[in-house]
Amino acid sequence: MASKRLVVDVHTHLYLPRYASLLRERTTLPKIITRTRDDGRKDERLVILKDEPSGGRPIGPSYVERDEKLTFMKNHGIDISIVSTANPWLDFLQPKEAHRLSLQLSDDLEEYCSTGPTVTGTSMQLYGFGLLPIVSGISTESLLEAVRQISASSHLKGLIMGTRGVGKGLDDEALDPIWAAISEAGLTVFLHPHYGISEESWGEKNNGHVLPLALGFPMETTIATTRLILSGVFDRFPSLRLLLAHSGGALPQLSSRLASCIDHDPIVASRLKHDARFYLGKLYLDAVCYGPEELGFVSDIIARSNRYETSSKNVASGGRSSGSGRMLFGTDHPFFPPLSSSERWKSVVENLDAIENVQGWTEADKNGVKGGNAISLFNL
Ligand code: 5CU
Repeated sequence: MASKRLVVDVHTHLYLPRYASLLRERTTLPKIITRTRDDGRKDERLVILKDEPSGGRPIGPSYVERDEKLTFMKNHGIDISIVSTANPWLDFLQPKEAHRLSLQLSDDLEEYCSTGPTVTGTSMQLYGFGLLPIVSGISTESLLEAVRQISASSHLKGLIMGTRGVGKGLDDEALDPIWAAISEAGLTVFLHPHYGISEESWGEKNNGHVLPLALGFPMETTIATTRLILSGVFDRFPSLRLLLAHSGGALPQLSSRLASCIDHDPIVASRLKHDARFYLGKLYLDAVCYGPEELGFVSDIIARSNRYETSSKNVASGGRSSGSGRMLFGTDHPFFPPLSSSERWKSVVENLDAIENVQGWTEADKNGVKGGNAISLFNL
């Protein structure tokens, strides 16, 4: 694909019909429930988090229907979407069912992406992140089979993963064969939160979902990624490609503090080949943070990792290059819909405007974040 001006959405979710059917059958979280409204009409609600406001989020066709995704893309000038199953993936299933469903859902997703647009007059394209059956008790062979299947699916460019691993988090050595297989296959891991952090932190006031979504989700990503760094995963698998949701949460802001804490801890310090800030430059981050100042800050932090581009720690050298090359536009569709009906979603417009208005970004930087970086990363 020649053009660098294409807009690519790397953070956009769906529930495939097979997955939505499963949620409809369930009586415990996660589930889809049907409510009868006062006027007698039925509406479906998605209940995936504890204490969902209003008993669940309205879940319409935008979560499931491909034409809805394409219409959304058309309304926002998006040329390519790399779609992924939304949380909580297969986390709640037993290993056997998770394994079976992961293979079926990756097949479903390949078909969803490969059967072409049906919105006339457009040339939009769909790619996907497949799913691993990454649940407690699953065998390594089942996980490797899922990686092989994703790798063999021409429209699947990586996989989406939560933070629990096979029960002990992502810094569990049991996952080493999986990181090896993913790296070897050239797939990208899209790391996405679901659990947040302990709800005791949120106090007793009713703040709806604001605290878990605005702070809990990004902190979960921050902690999971930091644990990966501390476990030496990026030293053992230097070609592992990790794309972090929500611009990496608080990790960019905390990276120098992290480096300092490591320096003062001989056990961890001796485990790692590089200063902690080096590893930030190995990451990819979505540009879903809603403000130009935040985007600019994150890209400066990523660019700074160049200074730690040496095997010896504490060496500050090397020039400045733009960290924007590791940032990729996302919408989070179908989450955060406008509160009143509107073709263009405020949440999406804010993220596009943020890219346009980062101080110091060139047109090339902006075009890269809007689409060029994704085209290179995913070889689209
Ligand atoms: O912000 C987000 O990414 C999300 C998500 O993916 N799932 C969800 O339940 N709420 C917000």
